Amino acid sequence: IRITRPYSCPRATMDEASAAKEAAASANSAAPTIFDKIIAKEIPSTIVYEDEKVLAFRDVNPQAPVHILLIPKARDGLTQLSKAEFRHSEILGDLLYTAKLVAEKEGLKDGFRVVINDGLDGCQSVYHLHLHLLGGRQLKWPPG
Ligand code: TR5
Repeated sequence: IRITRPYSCPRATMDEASAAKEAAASANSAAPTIFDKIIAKEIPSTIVYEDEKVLAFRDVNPQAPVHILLIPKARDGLTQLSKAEFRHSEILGDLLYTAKLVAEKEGLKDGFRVVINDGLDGCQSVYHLHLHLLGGRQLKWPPG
């Protein structure tokens, strides 16, 4: 059965079994993702914030006027939120606080949304943990 999902959702582009297999393989793997290339600046991205631990850049397929991804520079096994361990608490806090700083910098004074997609049901497509910062328009609730 092919389920129609949004562009970035793995289930939109492959059948259910392949999507599940690919997600499991990606989630367990230490293999580099596209985000490693962005961190290494091997492929271009529009970076809006960078420090020694966190990188924030514009999503290539924006779902709102402001759509920024915040990622830990060191993945350290954190492929997705459901794989988080206690040692990741600090970087998780850093990412969330940085989202607030970037929102301020982007002028999102009327509010914004922070999203973490986890796994297949969460529509995760890149297995390097990331926060989506969305804003610049009235967002709807509940999300799809
Ligand atoms: O679906 P999840 O939550 O895993 O989010 C992954 C996000 O990465 C999606 O919103 C994609 O649009 C975004 N993405 C994917 C690529 C990419 C990117 N954002 C910026 N630059 C990108 N490059 C250069 N290549 C991608 N494949």
